Amino acid sequence: RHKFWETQPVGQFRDAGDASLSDGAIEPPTPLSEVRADPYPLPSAFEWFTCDLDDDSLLSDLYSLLAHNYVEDDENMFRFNYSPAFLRWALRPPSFFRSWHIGVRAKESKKLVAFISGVPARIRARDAVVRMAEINFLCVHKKLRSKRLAPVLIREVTRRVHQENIWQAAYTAGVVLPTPITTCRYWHRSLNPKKLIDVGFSRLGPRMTMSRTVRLYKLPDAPLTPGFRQMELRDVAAVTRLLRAYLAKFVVAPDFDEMDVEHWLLPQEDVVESYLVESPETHEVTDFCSFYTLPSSVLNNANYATLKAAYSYYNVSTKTPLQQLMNDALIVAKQKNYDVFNALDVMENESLLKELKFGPGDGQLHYYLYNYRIRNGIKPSELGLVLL
Ligand code: MYA
Ligand code: JJ1
Repeated sequence: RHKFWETQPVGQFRDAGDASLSDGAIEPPTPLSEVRADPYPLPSAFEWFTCDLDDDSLLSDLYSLLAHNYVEDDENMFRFNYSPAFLRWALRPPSFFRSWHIGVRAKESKKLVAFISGVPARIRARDAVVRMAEINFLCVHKKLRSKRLAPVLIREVTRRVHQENIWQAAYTAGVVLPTPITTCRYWHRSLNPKKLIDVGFSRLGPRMTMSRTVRLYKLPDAPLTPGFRQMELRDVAAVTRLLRAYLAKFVVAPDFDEMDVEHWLLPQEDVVESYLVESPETHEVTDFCSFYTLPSSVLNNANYATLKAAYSYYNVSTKTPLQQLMNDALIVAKQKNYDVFNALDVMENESLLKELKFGPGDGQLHYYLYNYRIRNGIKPSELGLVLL
């Protein structure tokens, strides 16, 4: 059934329920001297090409490949449109490896036709903090699909990860592969319902008019929580403390240090937004919320070319109720002209989605670990990891 995935150290469907298997690495590391030294062969018209994302023109080539060939919804109405600034942020965290930004180009035209990437991360699974690669942006040009290029890309990124003495990975996909650790649902909160209906992202509910719908999703003009403000560089230590304490509650979660928090959570216009609550009395930072910006191209619509979407990222509540915090995030997203606010049912999100007028989407997101078994998997609410 899965000619490629059956050969890989991942949970196999046939192992489900086998009580003799324990949590942890599926296969042991091999000595670095035994890691294959040269790249896997490609069809002769193509060559490997490491993308230097400092180079604006290479970044722009990657942007275009993804903008035209990356993930679409099941009815091909929308396609993710990651911005160049976002890609640079996503692919260059602390201690990133240039060699994990892997392109395939046509030898003759030098056109970029496929890509896969990894970035290093420390991810905790139960009690163990494991060095992993987060694999993302796997993409094969539409004209080269179904030629078994994806397994070559995956083997090549695996080889380059192994060369750094890293033996595990985390990744998400919209498709079912052997074997998800958990399956999450996307939820959507309309901010600009008229546009969402016009582009076919959502529909007018039964017995609803446009003006009732607009009223239903109306939000206040400014955040309601006293002391709610944007995160700044001086907040990194406090946010790291909050986040580490919170993420400790989940079965699988990143192990963030201050450098990670500075990279992943310090606001960057149109890339990532973070807010916190600083107590007006004690000046203590008590709560935190964040979202990232990922527009989608609207395919085949005469009036609109893009949807501006915010995706819920990491949130921590110790004093302000999580629901109130997320409501303030919706308010600032609306003020910044986002059309929709998306969230997965991870962490404690499920409890507030309905109250805040999110509705379930038609998309799912499956989470996977490579060469790491978590017996019986986990629930979305036990997952503390959000990948971009
Ligand atoms: S998920 C986003 C993936 N990208 C897209 O969906 C963009 C649009 N689609 C495409 O560009 C192509 O359809 C892709 C497949 C490139 C997805 N993850 O070449 P093929 C398996 C893993 O003939 P194509 C993301 O970026 C498929 O089951 N495997 O197919 C995370 C089959 O294998 P098998 C996938 O359609 C990526 C084989 O590929 C995926 O031309 C994590 C067919 O190959 C998928 N999303 O190209 C990658 N889709 O026969 C794994 C299909 O066995 C990382 N396939 O069923 C693993 C960890 C590596 C590091 C380890 C370090 C230690
Ligand atoms: O965005 C998604 N679905 C939308 C649009 C559906 C268009 C027709 N297929 C959706 N809209 C309904 C919103 C409505 C608002 C009011 C309240 C009720 C709900 O459901 C979906 C997610 O739901 N997105 C996708 O399908 C994109 C792909 C998702 C898989 C991602 C793979 C990630 C790659 C890994 O890095």
